[in-house]
Amino acid sequence: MTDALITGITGQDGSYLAEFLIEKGYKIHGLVRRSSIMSRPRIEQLYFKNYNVNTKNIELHYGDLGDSSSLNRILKKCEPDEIYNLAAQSHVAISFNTPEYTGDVTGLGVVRLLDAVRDMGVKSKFYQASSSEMYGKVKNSPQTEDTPFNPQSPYACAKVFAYHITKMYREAYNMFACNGILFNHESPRRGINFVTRKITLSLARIKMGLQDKLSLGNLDAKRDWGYAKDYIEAMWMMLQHDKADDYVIAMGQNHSVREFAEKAAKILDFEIEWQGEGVKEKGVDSNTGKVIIEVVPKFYRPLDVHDLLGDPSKAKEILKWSPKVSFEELIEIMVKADLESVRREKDGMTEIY
Ligand code: NAP
Ligand code: F7E
Repeated sequence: MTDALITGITGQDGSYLAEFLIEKGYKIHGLVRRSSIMSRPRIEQLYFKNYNVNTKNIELHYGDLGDSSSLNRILKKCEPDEIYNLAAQSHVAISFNTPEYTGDVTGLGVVRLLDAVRDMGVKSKFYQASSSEMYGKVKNSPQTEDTPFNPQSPYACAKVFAYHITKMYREAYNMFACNGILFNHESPRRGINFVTRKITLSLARIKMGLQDKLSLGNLDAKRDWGYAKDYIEAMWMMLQHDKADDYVIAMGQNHSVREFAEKAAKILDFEIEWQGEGVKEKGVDSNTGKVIIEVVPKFYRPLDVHDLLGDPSKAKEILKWSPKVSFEELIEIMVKADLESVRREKDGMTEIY
């Protein structure tokens, strides 16, 4: 049986990856951190379905990327064949409020883990969750594995450090360590303060009469958005290849926040008509004349990344990876899931992911 350690198992990607690997017959070790609320909604169903005191094909271990001793102890106990390092303070806007913490967890946390692997002499394959945010103010477009990084946030700076230290450990210590440079990927499990999920959940709530307006920041930012389930498969493919390398994972097309909001609204029978400019811009539902989208300056960032577009040719050619879900299908999946969860909320039922 192959043992895999997933840091960030309670997050969007970690929960999908754990499901995917269990289906493949892996034993899963998840690193979790202590919280005052014992709630892990994204993995609860998977955990209770698979946890068994005898087989233990899923086990959770308390630890933290800020705590080397916990990482050493977990590695010693699990001796994983594969490590997927998905844990991070992953919110770009919040990284401006917590730059030092973000640097510590998202950046230094990676070297803590890599060094623990080296010290233990464990022959684990290592996946690092690198990010398209590293390209920042882009030097050329579309972005490939050779495009220079130009980070624009504490989060992106931390990820650039993590990228380089992963590559350096590969070259210096002959470790099987890969960087997946993933462009934005979303799902019904996306955190509700990332723009796509904020849009789909808020519009579903407006539709059901539970919310008045959706407040957004930069409507013109463009992202290359794909479906999280397609992207976690690429992580696994990287570790199955005979050579460790770095790969861009993207759809190869980008869209603005404005376009995402328009398409999500249409699925709910809203027709958005934009009026005004800048902070005065509003999205009016032309069927009712009601303002349902407003621009609120507090959602602007001190620096934003305006235009990301990935070129996944290398992953397609070498790993034979390709995405299955289109941009339009992704929006539909997210809107429908949120409409369902809002209906449950209205009926007084607890939301289940
Ligand atoms: P996410 O939903 O925010 O999940 C982050 C995970 O990291 C959670 O499980 C969180 O645990 C855990 N974590 C945070 N701080 C930690 C710490 N100090 N020690 C241990 N665990 C900690 O992120 P995601 O969207 O799944 O993304 C997964 C990874 O890919 C992240 O590294 C992210 O930066 C990167 N990435 C994401 C995208 C994207 O579009 N989603 C694109 C490129 C790269 P709690 O549940 O306890 O908070
Ligand atoms: O913002 C704009 C915002 O927070 C996308 C993380 O997973 O992907 C994610 O980072 C764009 C930005 O994602 C709001 O200014 C407008 O231009 O959904 P987001 P992100 O910053 O691209 C990368 C690849 C990662 O690695 C990260 O971990 O949308 N935007 N209005 C808004 N964004 C948010 N959050 N909220 C708004 O109200």
